[in-house]
Amino acid sequence: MKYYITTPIYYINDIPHIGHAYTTVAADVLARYHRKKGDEVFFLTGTDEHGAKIAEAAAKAGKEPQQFADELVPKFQDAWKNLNISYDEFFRTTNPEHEKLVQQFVSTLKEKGFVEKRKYEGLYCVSCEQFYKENELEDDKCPVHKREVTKHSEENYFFLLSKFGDKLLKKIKSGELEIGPETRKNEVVGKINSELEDVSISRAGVKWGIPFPGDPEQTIYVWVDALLNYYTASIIYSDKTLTPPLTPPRRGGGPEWPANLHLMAKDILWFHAIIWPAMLMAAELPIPKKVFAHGFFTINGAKMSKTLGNVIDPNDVVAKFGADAVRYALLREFPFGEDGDISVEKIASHYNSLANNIGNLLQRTISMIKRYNVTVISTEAEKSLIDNSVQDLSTLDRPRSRDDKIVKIDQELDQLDFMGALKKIDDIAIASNKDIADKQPWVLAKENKMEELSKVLIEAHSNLGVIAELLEPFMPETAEKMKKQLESLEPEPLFPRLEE
Ligand code: ME8
Repeated sequence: MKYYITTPIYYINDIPHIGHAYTTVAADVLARYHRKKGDEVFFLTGTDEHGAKIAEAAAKAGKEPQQFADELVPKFQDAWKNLNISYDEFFRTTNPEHEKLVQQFVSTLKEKGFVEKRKYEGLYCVSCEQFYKENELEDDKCPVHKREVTKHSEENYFFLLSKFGDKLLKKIKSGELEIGPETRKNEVVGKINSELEDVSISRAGVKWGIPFPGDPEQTIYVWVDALLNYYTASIIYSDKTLTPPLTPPRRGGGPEWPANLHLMAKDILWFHAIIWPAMLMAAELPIPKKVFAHGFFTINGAKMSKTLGNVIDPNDVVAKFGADAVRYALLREFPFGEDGDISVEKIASHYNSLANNIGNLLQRTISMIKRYNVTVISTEAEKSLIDNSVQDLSTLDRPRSRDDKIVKIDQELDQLDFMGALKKIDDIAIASNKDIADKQPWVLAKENKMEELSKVLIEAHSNLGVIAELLEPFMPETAEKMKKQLESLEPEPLFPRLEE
């Protein structure tokens, strides 16, 4: 099966923060999980580089927007490298091929009669790149950024979004367009029922953007340009359309439209669940299969902001705790889909639980296997034993039945319940540590009950093999280290004690 998954393309007005890392890590876990299942995965991330917000940030830095973006791109790529993100392509909206395709798409919308020029007056927030109505403001300011909005009056091109309400509802109801989680889906449906207005898709005052086809005075609204990345990538990165040797071979022949899953936070669900599918329907293109919005997190209870000085740089926490512990902490702390809170202290505490649970189990199991000279079957052989023969397992007199033992997290991962999946994995280690504590192999050794002792340790060894297997999409380096140690029986701390 082809599996095409995307993160948002992040605004390139600053360096990446832990919020961007959150979505990107979640997408990476799914990409790795699907690759492991044998799917032909294409995982896309990238940067959103046009629009007033980027132009403003570039001007502040005294740079041209293109140069400004060029300098920031490596910051994102490095952060993702440090976090072990296995994306297949890094998309930039300043890619000339994308720019051409976006213009073609807008022309198609015009040809099909879904674009109209109108005079528009509204209150604009540059940070959101969005117009607001008077009654949507809080203290006359943008409700999201609490910054002054500016009155804009200009002639714009409008996309006739209002024509798509019923069609969207049908697709959502039939499940052709899946929106998750359920509560957010209901919000979206409510919004479609109450207020689907046409949206402006051009800007007269924004120079840093893709020229609007047929009107050199206007540029294409940055959100139209940005959303289209998901689709244009399927043309740009598909081996079918570009001729080698110009195109490096893509995994699975490149992404195939429509995407299986767009991941993002709730702040931009509206664009992904309404405007984007409507634009695609207008152009008679397939719509994405699923759009999922996770929650927003605060840092130590406060909104993450530069002014508050509480922004967490993913590179800092990776340097402290390693990529895997950060990946684990982000997805283990609160349920995906809900709002939550994160902090460096919370990441540290997850690191310590990993050390005390899985780390400890590995260390003590391997040390005792060596000390008491227990013969363990190699993990590979053991796996086939678990998979193939109930009989063989029962002769080992394992404390739990075969069915208990094969813990599956497919359902959790298919439902994007990362926390539930990780809990299940943790529970295997908790039970296995308890089993060792209960049976006390060191006492069995003293009593010379070598067969019983072997059973306990073989069981723990086998559990660790299962844990490593299940952890792989979440903590690829740790899983690898575990497998190596289980083979070589050379123990080395997975999560060494932290220096204060
Ligand atoms: O919106 N908690 O880019 P952006 C959780 N360029 N997730 C967070 C977060 C937080 N506190 N802060 C940010 C844009 N995120 C557009 C997208 S896509 C066609 C264009 C994550 O840089 C989350 O994924 O503002 C959110 O949706 C995204 O960053 C917004 O990134």
